[in-house]
Amino acid sequence: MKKLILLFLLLLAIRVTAQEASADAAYIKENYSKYEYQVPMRDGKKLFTVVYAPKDHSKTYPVMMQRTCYNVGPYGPEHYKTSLGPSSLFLHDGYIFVYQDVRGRWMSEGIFQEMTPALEEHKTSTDIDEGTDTYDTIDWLLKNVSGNDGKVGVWGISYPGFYTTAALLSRHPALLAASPQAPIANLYHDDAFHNGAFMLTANFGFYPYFTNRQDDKPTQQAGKRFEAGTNDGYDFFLKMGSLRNSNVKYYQDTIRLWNEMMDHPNYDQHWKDRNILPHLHDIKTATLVTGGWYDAEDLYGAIKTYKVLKMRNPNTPVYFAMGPWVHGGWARGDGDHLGDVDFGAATSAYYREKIEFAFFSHYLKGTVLDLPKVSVFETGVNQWKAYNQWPPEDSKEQNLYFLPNGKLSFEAPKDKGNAFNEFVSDPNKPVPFINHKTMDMDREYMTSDQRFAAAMPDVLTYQTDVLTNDVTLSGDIWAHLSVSTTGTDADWVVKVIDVYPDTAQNNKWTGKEVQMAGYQQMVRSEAMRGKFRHGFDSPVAFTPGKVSRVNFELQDVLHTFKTGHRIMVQLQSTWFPLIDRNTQQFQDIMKAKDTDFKSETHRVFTSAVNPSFLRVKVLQE
Ligand code: PG9
Repeated sequence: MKKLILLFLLLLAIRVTAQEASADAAYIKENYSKYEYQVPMRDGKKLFTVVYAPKDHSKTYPVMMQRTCYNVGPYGPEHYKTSLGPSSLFLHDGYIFVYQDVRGRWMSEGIFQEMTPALEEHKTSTDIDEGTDTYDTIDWLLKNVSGNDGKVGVWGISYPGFYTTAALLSRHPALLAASPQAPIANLYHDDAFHNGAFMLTANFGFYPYFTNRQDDKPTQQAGKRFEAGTNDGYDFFLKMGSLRNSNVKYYQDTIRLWNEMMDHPNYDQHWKDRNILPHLHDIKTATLVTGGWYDAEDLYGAIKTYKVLKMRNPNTPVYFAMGPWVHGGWARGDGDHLGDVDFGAATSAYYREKIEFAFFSHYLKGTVLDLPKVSVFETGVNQWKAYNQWPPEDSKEQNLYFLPNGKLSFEAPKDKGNAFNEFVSDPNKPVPFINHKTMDMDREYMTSDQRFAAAMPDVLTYQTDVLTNDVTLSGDIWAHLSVSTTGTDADWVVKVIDVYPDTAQNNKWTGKEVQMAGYQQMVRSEAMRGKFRHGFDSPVAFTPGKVSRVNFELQDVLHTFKTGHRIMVQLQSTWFPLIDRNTQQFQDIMKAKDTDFKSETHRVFTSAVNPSFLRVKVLQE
């Protein structure tokens, strides 16, 4: 019976959403006029720009703009978008909505570059970047689009989030409000690699579809999706073998952007040019940075963009909103769960109205704003928290130590010997990143049950005793490992897990085969390619058998491990096919032969002399 009710509610929700969407589509047709322009940039290239302006000419309106590499269609003056703006709240409140194909994409002229490198100086008309393209666009719009009130807002998610951050670099005086959401900040650390490990399944299928054009000729022709012919990514990528086979077997060196990943495994100038963070200075535009704690793509970008903007522009209003969302989860649906995990409220709807809409209405229309600088959702206890800064000032740094008997403790190890745990890491039998078949980077991996991995011989598990009080981690987490390997390179994957008590009850989202009793919910996870332990631009081999320190950052959290729960850490050296396999030999893995992938024995030390621990920030409220 319960299933029937759930199915009915689900269908009702889908129907309501579909109804809202078709109501918005009708409202747009009735109340907005569409115009298409080729806007000239200072170097002469023209960018395809679509304007939806209210038909009511009795007043003027601010501009809300999105610049995107994902097309501004449907193209043609008679074909209208079915939604406008960050949410339908904007649609009904009245704005001039502008969408632009960025340089080199779809119907705009020019040659596309990934994350166009920002220039610090623009001496000639050919010194262009996304900041100058935004400046030229805003200038043109205010002069040529009637009914605007001279105020401009920009927003975008993911790549459009990057273009929003880049819009800040225009430093155009009319740009009064911007919201970079899950913005790519540094492509190497966001979507391409995680601490040097290549994000295989996320990127392999993305680039063929993304590459609908590699020249200066505008087109409306979409790219082709890669057809793997299976939903079993683990098997598909294992059979593909070395990453060099991606071209040998499938792409034949036809995809420039894919090859830029293959040709630049280290953090070299190619990637340093695609890091916008050093340019975020002298920003005057009020900014709302938004991200999701469970964003598998640009969690790094959201957190770092906020921290750098705040630090380098102390007199500029910079707001931060982080919820229990996947990539872009705040822009759609209710945000009330992820996989089996229940968040207890419609967090996305709350964000869209009370945070995002309130922010832009204030800065573009002068409405009252009662918004804390930091609005973050505390997972584990499912409550919104407001702070003046992030991380909260009353967070205290503490170490969570891996101890010899599989314990995890805030107490330092007393062992004076050379205690360690060891496991055989075989890249030809890698640990799966998720417990079902998929060809994608299934987004629920970031909160999924890790009991399947705990049972594996090549996964080390450390956990606290049952907690007798709540423990809230608030801020970044750093892994400090003392390790050795019989090889000359190794990946180290650390997963921070909330272990539910055996009394935990199922919730309405719990999967049919799942018991929440004893659930091992992933809270935060990250990989580190060990050869980059001295710097991502300077790989260094391990000396077989020698103890080395490997320290790396896991992105921020705000999570409470409740009384009766345990804190668990799992450690492994493969995480497939989320990240590519390490041959465990010091070499350019992108060019490895299939026979280079060798089984090696790794050790994680847990003694006073060679401790391994997580440096965490514990909230002291
Ligand atoms: N984060 C996505 C992406 C960016 C760049 C490369 C690959 C993926 C995106 O949604 O834009």
